[in-house]
Amino acid sequence: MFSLYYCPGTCSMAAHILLEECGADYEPIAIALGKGEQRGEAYRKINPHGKVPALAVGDEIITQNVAILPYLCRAFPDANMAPADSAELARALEVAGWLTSAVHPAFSLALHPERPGGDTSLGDAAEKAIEEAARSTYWSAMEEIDNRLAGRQWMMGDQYTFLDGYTLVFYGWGKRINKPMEDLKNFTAFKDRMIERPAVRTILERENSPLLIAD
Ligand SMILES: N[C@@H](CCC(=O)N[C@@H](CS)C(=O)NCC(=O)O)C(=O)O
Repeated sequence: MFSLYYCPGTCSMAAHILLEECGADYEPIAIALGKGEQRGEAYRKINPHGKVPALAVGDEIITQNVAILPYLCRAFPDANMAPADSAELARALEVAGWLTSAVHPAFSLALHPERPGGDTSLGDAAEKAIEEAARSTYWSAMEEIDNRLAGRQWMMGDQYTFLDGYTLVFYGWGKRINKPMEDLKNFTAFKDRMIERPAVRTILERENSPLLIAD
């Protein structure tokens, strides 16, 4: 039995989707990021970094998508959610690492350009420049994903993997910052294929995802 600490619409959706795809027995526990629950004493005991996702496995807590996703793939080998070939697995992790270390921070800055200043205001001009740079970086990443998906069903080709649920998060975030995601034909077709998967739909419904609302 697992427990997943998650917040709808955030990057925890990747682990949420994968648990469902694997047929895992798990309890989803929603953390209200908007109300600051992640900074409260109770959640800090779960994840001192105050972030979702966090996966409880008995007494162990695993955080970070790049740790949780491969962990679940190994815990449920029959679900076939990771490439069997070592080089292909490395390629999938390479993309996951890029999403987590470059694309996610770009989204965060586009949404919150004031955050690098902490308690000190950077001023409107600096924040505007940060926002524009982050939005541009984010869009370039969306185009890169769109190019990768040309002629491919899934991010790793014919095999559906843990990377697909993670990639879907970024489609939703593109829409959230009002990027014209529909212009990215391959990425949009991928999003539509994802929505057809029963496990993905279950999670999108549970998370009340805007991805389920027709454009
Ligand atoms: N690299 C981490 C990022 C985790 C992360 O930043 N989660 C966000 C939601 S997408 C969060 O919990 N934010 C709460 C906060 O910063 O207060 C991962 O992929 O697991």
